Amino acid sequence: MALKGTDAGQSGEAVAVDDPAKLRNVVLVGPSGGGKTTLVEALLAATNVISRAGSVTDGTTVCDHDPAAVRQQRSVALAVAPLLHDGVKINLINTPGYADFVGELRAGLRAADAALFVISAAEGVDAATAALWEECAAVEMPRAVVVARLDHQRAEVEATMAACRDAFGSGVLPLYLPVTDAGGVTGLIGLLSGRRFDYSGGYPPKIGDPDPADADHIETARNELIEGIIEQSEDESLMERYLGGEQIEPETLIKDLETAVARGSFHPVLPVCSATGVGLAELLELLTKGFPSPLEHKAPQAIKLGAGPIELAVDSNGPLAGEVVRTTVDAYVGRVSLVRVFSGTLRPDRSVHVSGHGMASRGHDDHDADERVAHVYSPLGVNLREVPYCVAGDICALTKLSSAETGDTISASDNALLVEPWDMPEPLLPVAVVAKTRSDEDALSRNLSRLVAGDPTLRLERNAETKQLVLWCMGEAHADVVLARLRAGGADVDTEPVQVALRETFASPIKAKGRHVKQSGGHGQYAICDIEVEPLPRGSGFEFVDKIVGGAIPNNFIPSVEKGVRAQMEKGLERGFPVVDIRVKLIDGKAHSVDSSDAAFQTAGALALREAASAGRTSLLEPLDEVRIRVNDDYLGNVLGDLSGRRGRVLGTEPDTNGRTVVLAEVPASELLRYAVDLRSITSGTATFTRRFARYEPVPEALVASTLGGSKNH
Ligand SMILES: Nc1nc2c(ncn2[C@@H]2O[C@H](COP(=O)(O)OP(=O)(O)OP(=O)(O)O)[C@@H](O)[C@H]2O)c(=O)[nH]1
Ligand SMILES: [Mg+2]
Repeated sequence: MALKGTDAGQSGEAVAVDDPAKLRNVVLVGPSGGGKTTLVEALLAATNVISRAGSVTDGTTVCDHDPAAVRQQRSVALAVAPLLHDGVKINLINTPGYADFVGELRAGLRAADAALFVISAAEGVDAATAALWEECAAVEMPRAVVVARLDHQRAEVEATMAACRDAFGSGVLPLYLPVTDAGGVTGLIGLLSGRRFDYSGGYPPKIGDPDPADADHIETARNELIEGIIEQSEDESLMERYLGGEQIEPETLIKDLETAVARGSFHPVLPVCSATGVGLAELLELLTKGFPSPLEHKAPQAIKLGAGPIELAVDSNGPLAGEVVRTTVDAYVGRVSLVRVFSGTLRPDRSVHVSGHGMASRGHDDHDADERVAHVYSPLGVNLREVPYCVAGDICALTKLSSAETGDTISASDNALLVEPWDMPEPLLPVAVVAKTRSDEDALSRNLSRLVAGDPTLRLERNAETKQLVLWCMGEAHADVVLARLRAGGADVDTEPVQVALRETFASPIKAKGRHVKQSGGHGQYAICDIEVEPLPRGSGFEFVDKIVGGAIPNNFIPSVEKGVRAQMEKGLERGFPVVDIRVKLIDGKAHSVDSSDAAFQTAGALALREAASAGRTSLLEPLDEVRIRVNDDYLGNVLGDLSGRRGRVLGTEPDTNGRTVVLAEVPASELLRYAVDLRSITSGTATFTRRFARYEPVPEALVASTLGGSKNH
């Protein structure tokens, strides 16, 4: 293997690897506050990428460099930090644990070949992390578990290791046991090697023999581990040998363990403490020896543009195919695209094809462009270090690709490919924003497209009816990041209450007259029409019926009346909401041989509708959404109770896999404005939902006043 070092820059040396077998892409996942960002720091410091570990509290870590991350004291975005250990380049992909940033987690999973679940020894596993585990299991993603924050005063290391087994299920077994003395966890005992790794003097550990007093405890855990490995082994004769009382040599077990980890069927648990260094050496060893290289990971589906599906192979000489997993805009460098290369090699001074398809529903139009890659960089958090190339399986950063958005494919200009974008979560929390001044408005429109290009979990809606600019976000913390980025881009914005687009209809039939007569002086205007307005079923829209007999209104002016009625329906009545679901019958009228005109009859038609509204009864309509909620059975009662408080109507429930239920309900849209936040809090983050517009329904009389209170049109 050749490791080509280049400009070391401030932070460690950047390396370009030419053999995919010498790469590991590991995504760190788990509950917020579990210790992922801090663990990345500790690993970078242990391998001398950085001279000392930064801290999340001080905002000095490699991964949490965004000002919003420092303010929120948690990661808000995916970050990549590579290190070298034992001749292997490990790309650590840090993700935020907080639910709002699940889009970053999805991108991280796409960029990685294996996942490291980081669980705090003081907090344990939450339901969202257990669900993520299941999801990784479904695609056989190799996984291991780190029990972190061992020095926490409430840390319960062995209990948390056991809790991980309970939560994650079979194949999850400790590989190391903690050694505890009065001062806390000072080292580990390797169950396979039988050695003790003593960290009382810090990292790296001193290796010795375990305390004989621990022998029984170690023996029990070791037997359990060996049985676990043998169960997962491809070599079936091992089980017979083991049951026959034979001692299986550690080398065989380690080899089998590595295969089982890489296959995604065995999941080692190990305690690691970023603060004291305990376990760092063992974790590095697991990442290099136990975790799979990109060669063992199936590349995503791809097509050759204009042709058909192609199989991507992890081959640095194959056709170039990479995917943008994150996009940022740096004040100095401009657009930065983080790219996971699946096939081929990215080199500087080449033209590449950038294509983005399949995201049109989110406001990302399909696009294709040839652009030039000037330099290829290895990212270390926000730092970019130039490298001569980036081979299949590796991750790099490219700058100034002006059309590249997150999810886009980078391929060769003469061989344009498209890698199917991964599943991206739907943002469900609407936030309405207004620019403070005219110049903020300009900055806002400049910034929005940039922001949306980088963040597939942000959706932009310019609502034609409410005239609001709505940013659909994943939650409040995400909205905070989005607003901060807008403000950093020079657009000072305020938020305002989100309005739902109301409509109006007639509650009962009513007759009315529209009289537009002006005959004093000059050219007169004369148009009279009698109409009858009737309510129609929801969703019918508008019907116009001509019932004129005997030419009371000349034929050529009948469409004028209809036009006038339609215009008034669009404009709305007194409350200003569009009118829908009515039939208007034109039953009589009068015309004048000189003074009648198209314009006069339009005015009379509009007037007739207004008259009908003031003489009759109208009702306010609100949008009703069909909502599909997937929830853990433990929280089903909470969800149903909450829905009734939102005027929701449950249409049905059906059992889903793994102790979950799907609830189908209809809920007024005005009651769903904060549902993304509320559902999370009443279900401890275990539920997900989707919504789609179903139809309009009358607002209950008792609620008309409060509904109108929140509406600007009134
Ligand atoms: N004493 C001690 N504190 C730790 C350790 N690991 C993490 N912390 C602290 O725990 C808090 C959360 O740690 P983070 O590394 O930010 O956790 P995270 O998993 O990255 O959290 P998210 O980014 O929100 O997903 C921070 O204040 C850390 O300083 C540890 O090993 N020892
Ligand atoms: Mg973090």
